[in-house]
Amino acid sequence: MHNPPANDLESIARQGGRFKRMAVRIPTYLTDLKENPAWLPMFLLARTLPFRRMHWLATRRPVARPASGASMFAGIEHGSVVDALRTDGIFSGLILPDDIHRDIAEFAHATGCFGNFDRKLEFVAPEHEQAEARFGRSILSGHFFERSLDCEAVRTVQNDPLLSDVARHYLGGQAQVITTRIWWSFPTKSASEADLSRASFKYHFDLDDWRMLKFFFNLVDVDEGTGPHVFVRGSHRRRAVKHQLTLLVGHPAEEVLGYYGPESTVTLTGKAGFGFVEDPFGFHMGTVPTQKPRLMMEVGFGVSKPSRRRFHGEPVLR
Ligand SMILES: O=C(O)CCC(=O)C(=O)O
Repeated sequence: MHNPPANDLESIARQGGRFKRMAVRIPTYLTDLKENPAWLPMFLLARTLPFRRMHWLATRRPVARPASGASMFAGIEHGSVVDALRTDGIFSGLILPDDIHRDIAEFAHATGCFGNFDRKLEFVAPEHEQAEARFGRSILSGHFFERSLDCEAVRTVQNDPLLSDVARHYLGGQAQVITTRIWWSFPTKSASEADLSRASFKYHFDLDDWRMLKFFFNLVDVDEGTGPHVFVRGSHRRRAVKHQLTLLVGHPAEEVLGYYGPESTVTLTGKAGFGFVEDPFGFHMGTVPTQKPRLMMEVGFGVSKPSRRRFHGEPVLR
């Protein structure tokens, strides 16, 4: 009998892993489809550049009026943010006021979070190590789900007029908030491939809507050992055909960097309060913290009716 060479076996095993990752998502996909049949064309076509362009031309609505009120991001104009987003897919240099990022961090230290997206694994972040021992497993992330919005400072950032102005000028007049979350990423001794992939520690692009925008804020000082976010500049508007004609959104670093070049990556280290906004159709990922936990906030915008399922498993609030 013919024995396949070792590298064939590796590639068969990798394919098996990919199919398994897709298979576990099927029930979620079916729920999305039942709730909103328009999800299916988005899911199949929004990964291809020609269909994305057609959707943009057919659906983009003009911005009726600017968002009202004063922004906490003094001196930042939506025009320069939108220009950078169009060219690079990312703008960095949003700084949260000290009282805001401190209030959120205080909340996140004192409030129970849920490990690895599992509501049965509840603990407070300073007790991460004890929680791993108690639950007998590695805990890579701690999400707050609907509790994020119990924090007034989180709601203040979510409602800042600069965020909606940027989103509407970049995505079109119909842009609206579709997700707001804060979460921890923890250094941990061992983690399964599935846990790493679910926690977004792999280059991927987001496909929850035809067009999206995500604002991220580091809520602790983030250096190379704190698992910084990484974005691939320009990858929101240029895409290998292979990465358009696949159902998978996650791809190996060699493939992604081979196409865009390693010099295209931006690593988002920065002090607590440092923020950036990106087009998440561009390739991006979180990296695994090796030294210190990272606390992060995200406000995401989209252009379609938000699905009842939240994108990180949390229940719907409206
Ligand atoms: O943890 C991170 O920095 C990555 C988050 C991410 O990939 C996402 O929100 O899509």
